[in-house]
Amino acid sequence: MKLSFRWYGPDDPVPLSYIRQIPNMRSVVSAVYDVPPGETWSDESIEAVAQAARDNGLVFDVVESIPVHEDIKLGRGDCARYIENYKENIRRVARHGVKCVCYNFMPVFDWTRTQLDKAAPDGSTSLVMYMDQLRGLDPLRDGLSLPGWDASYEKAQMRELFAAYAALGEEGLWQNLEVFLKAVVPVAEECGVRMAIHPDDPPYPIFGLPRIITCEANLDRMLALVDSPANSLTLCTGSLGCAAFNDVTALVRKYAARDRIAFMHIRNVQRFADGSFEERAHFSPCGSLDLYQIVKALVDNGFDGYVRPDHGRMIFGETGRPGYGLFDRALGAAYLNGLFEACEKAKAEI
Ligand SMILES: [Mn+2]
Repeated sequence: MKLSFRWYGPDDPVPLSYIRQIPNMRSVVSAVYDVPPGETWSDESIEAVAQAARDNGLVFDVVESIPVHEDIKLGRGDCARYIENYKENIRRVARHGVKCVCYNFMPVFDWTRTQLDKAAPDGSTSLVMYMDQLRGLDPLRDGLSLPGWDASYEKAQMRELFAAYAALGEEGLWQNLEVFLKAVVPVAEECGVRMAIHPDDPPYPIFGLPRIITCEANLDRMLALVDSPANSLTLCTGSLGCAAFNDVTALVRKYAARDRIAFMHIRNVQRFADGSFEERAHFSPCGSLDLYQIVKALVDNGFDGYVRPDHGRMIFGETGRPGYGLFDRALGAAYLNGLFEACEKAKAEI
């Protein structure tokens, strides 16, 4: 496996000079943030990320994310132009050494939580989603914004987008995903890039917005749209694992065996009976997921893709971007190193 770490560029409070000190750290997971979603990335901006990585003994070979413009997801407006831009972005990042592009196909919002700084008894804080906080919320009502949501949408714009997605429905979203993949995957193949779709977070409809990258049947359907290793998954254990209907270990085993996992996001969540969940420390006993079994499923299948510790808690008094502090993600990386080492050595002894 290739250990990686997300970095939000020079404005990230976590510098690459610290990230490089995590044992076995190899790859920087980043993006270009100086143009709006849908536009092409300049060679200069891509090279600046690659150079920053090299300056710190790291490699910039995973992009998270090249955002998919809403017009592509809705199949309307400037869709054709945005797809051409997307293809061009794949070619450009590939020229600078990128091997894997993580993206998602979620309408409007990348992810949803009801609180970003829920305090645990030990004084750490983490992102949570509580159903009793979620119920009764209406994102179209004046004044409401949930943590993590794009505040740049005007109310009227949001209302229009919600109506468009309601009219589109799940099958319409599937059709637009197919159009997108059939256009971009051949380009990725030519460039030696693996496209890696991130599951919806959480993996069920929110506020009536359709969500399709949610469960085993839908992951099968997505991978069959273009049957190529360049059309693969970012298997995010926390996103899929916050729904009880997903057996994350079984999903990892199945898709690793088929070489359809390009990128692993590994973190733990604690699920509750009403569907609420809390992000927890990576260590298996801290949450509902068995990270040992997940890593073992990867090692058993010879997984050699990218792995990053996903969201961490805020610990040791650190402040910064919720979910993306240094300390708990570094603990997560060290724990993952231990699991991989143990599983690989056990496998070698058999
Ligand atoms: Mn993730």
